[in-house]
Amino acid sequence: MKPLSDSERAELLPALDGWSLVEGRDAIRKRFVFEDFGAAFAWMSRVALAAEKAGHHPEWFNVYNRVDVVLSTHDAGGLTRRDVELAQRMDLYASGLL
Ligand code: HBI
Repeated sequence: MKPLSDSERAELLPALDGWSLVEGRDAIRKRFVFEDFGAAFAWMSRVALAAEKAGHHPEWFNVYNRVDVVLSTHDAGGLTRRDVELAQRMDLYASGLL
């Protein structure tokens, strides 16, 4: 699968809520903060099931109610639509809208 084109980046990345580019790597990152560990882990569990179903997995680090996430597509060596889709789903789960 191919990395996002410049026009796709210009269109898709600004539309993501609170995600930013990782320095020195073609990846995006975001810090999620939840009420407590249980809420963070519940969210991680939902994301994990969706990631497994999509065959596309986050790089994440959890401490108590905080989850730091980095998304990139290893097979493509950079950002693809799969990263955008997973980011959008993570945000929907965290917002309670899904
Ligand atoms: N997750 N982020 C990410 N990037 C990948 O390239 C990837 C993945 N999950 C599974 C997966 N690739 C499989 O297709 C194998 O390449 C491991």
